[in-house]
Amino acid sequence: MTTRLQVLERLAAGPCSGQELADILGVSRTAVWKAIEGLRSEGLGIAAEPGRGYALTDPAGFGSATLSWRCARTVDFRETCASTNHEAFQRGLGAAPGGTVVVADHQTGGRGRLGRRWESERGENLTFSLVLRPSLPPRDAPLLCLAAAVAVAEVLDERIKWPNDVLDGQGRKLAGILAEVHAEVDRLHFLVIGVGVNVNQQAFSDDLPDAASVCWRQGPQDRAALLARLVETIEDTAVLVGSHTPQVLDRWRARSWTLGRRVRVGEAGLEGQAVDLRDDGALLVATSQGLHPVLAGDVTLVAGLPV
Ligand code: BT5
Repeated sequence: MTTRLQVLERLAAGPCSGQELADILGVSRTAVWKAIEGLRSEGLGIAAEPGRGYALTDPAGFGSATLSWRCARTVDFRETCASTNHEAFQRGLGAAPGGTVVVADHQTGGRGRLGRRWESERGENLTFSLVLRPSLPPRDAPLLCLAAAVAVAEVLDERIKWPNDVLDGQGRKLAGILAEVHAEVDRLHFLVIGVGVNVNQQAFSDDLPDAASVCWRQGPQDRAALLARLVETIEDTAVLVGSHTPQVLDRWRARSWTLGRRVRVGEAGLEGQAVDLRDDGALLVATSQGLHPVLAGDVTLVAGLPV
């Protein structure tokens, strides 16, 4: 654990003098001072009060110590990287344990599905990836993606467009999820769940007319606190897949924006009414020819037709 994180954990419990911190942590006063400056550079408010020592006055920072403290684990924080999914995948290949989290304050090559891009303004949003190592067969991977969407939608108190976009009440996209797997035919080695959430970004470019931010409805957010809730809820929901899959599907249905609507799905342009989720997470679309399970593809609302 870094000195910065140790100092933060101690200050979170109450004010402490520089000398006390140095004694408790077994480091020099200079090391304590450097840690305090480092914490301030993450945006944390730390006052130096005569007689009381250092006191945490504002916990809303964003950096490696802040995120590790909030998420109760060592978070791999990058000011800038190409894609947290790429970094987390590399960490997974390098045997990083399940629960490993990579967070970027800015991505230069944020990825969406099917080679699309994820755009996110520096310092305003959440772009992170979580490594999961469930003991499940690869066929359950889509259910893990649905579980992640359930978690994100519940934390944000919003809706899910199949399979895993999170939308606001007006159907605008607040968050996207990109899950990538490393597997053998019969065994998942690990899965990377990449999540991009528009948190405090005020406006979007003309290329993204259907984007929305959490802050528009819920006001400015403490990104580190939100990250901690998201990571915890994704893990708690993903662990239900397998033994309690029906529970995850019911929670997905309860948050669904898609079910009951007239939709067009996938490149084949299948059109019909989205009626339910199948046990494996496929979207069931009713057409005049019957029920069609859809396992992959994008869903668009068919405009002008009644749902
Ligand atoms: C997704 O793809 O929605 C998955 C996005 C996952 C991003 C995270 S960020 C952390 C991790 N590291 C990565 O490199 N990726 C993951 P898809 O369903 O294909 O949607 C992509 C489309 O959403 C784009 O083609 C745009 O139209 C739109 N889009 C891009 N950025 C957006 C944003 N900030 N808000 C809303 N829509 C956006």
